[in-house]
Amino acid sequence: MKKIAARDYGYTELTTGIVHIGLGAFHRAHQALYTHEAIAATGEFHWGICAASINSNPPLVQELQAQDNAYTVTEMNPDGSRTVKFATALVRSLAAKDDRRPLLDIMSAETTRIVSLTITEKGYCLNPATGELMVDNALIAHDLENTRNPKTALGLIVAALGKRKAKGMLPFTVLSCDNVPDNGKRARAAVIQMAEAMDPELAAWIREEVAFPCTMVDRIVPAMTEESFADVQSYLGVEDKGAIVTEAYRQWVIEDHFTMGRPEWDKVDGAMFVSDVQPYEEMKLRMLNGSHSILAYLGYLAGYETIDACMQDEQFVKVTRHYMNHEAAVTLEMPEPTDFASYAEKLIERFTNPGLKHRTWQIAMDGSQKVPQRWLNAARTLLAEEKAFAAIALGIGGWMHYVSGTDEQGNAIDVRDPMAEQLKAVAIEHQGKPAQLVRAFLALNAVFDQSLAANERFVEAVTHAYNTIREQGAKQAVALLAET
Ligand code: CS2
Repeated sequence: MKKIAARDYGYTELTTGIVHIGLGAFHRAHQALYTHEAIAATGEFHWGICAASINSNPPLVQELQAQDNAYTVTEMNPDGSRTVKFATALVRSLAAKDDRRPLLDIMSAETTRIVSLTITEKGYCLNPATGELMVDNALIAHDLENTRNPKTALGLIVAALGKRKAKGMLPFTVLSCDNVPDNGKRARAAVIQMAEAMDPELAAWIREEVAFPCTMVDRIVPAMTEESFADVQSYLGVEDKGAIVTEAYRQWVIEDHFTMGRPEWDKVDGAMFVSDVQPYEEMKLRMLNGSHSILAYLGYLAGYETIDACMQDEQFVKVTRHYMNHEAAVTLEMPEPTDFASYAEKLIERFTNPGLKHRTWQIAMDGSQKVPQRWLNAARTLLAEEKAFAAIALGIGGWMHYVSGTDEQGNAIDVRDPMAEQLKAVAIEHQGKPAQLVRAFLALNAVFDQSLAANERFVEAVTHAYNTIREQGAKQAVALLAET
């Protein structure tokens, strides 16, 4: 079968201006496609991307290399039609798990102006509740000892910036594209804390000279499956090992603060530069991701494999809509009048897209890192204003059942979470004693802060939700909430 290749439709003059860490599906469907389209619109061929995997050496890297790093993005439109795009902004892909030198070299090159990141919530190695660098994390401890051969993205950035400073070069901009609030500020805090532990002078230089713009990223990009690859191949007529299937919708809000320039991403639909990203980020995290997590835990426990399957259940739709309008939107402060109800309806439409097959299990991953930013800030506001937060409580109750590791049929759940073992241990220790179990989960400071754990209204609501799921099952618990 014919392979896809960049030379068929690519840019031969493209050079690397961006080094990206985290060569996942999201990057390829979002930033790399935006960059491809911005280059097409402007002819600025110096914004090609070198993208690296640092935690594993996935076969994907070799597969992409074999097709000149070009790949297709299929956008599933709400009307069931699809649009296929070729993305050729990747100049190079690197499997850097075992050998970081080529990656460090390119990060330190004069031509590199931006280092961007999709390393997920846990990649920042910050305590989710306090925001402090987790110095006892094994990878961080390794990097503090091995400053020239770091394993984490943070260590790599500090090492590359150190080289640039030593050579009198300008620092690149660090552009976080992760779905965390204040992602630029978090990246900055993590990098500076790391640098401080290694070289305080370098830390001071980073504080003064390096830009860490915040961004809000949005696009639903389900992990590819054998089925989706086969599907793509059937309509492309060629094999594409780097293929992505995503929704048509996308948004990217970027704080316009770059030390060495940036592509004109705003020439492309859905991207804009602003001076303050925070309100957009909060809106997206609480409305979209907050709903996603409720659907992921309750949906998984109710036996729904995908988000669109959850949306076939009217009660799930009602609870999602209720959550968005009454527990998320009411806690948001936007710089301009915002029609939250339309945003919520648009999200329901996006979740319902039958072409996406976004697995509840995929979204349920890493809950200990996601729960604080998706639900708990809103819960704090609602508690302070003495408003109800039954959907958030149900989400938390669902999460507690999920991470306990057994589904409603008694089957084991494959819980993926950096705290998985600790969470399971809590569940085992308090098995059969729901009130104690809920308190023990709430005592996990890395997820829930002291003030929430000590708030009796909060504890009571979560315990009630946990018990309802325990006694009636997740599907019924959702139906009961939908009725109120
Ligand atoms: C999802 C997100 O997996 C998850 O946690 O909630 O990846 C979500 O699809 C994106 O943030 C949408 O922009």
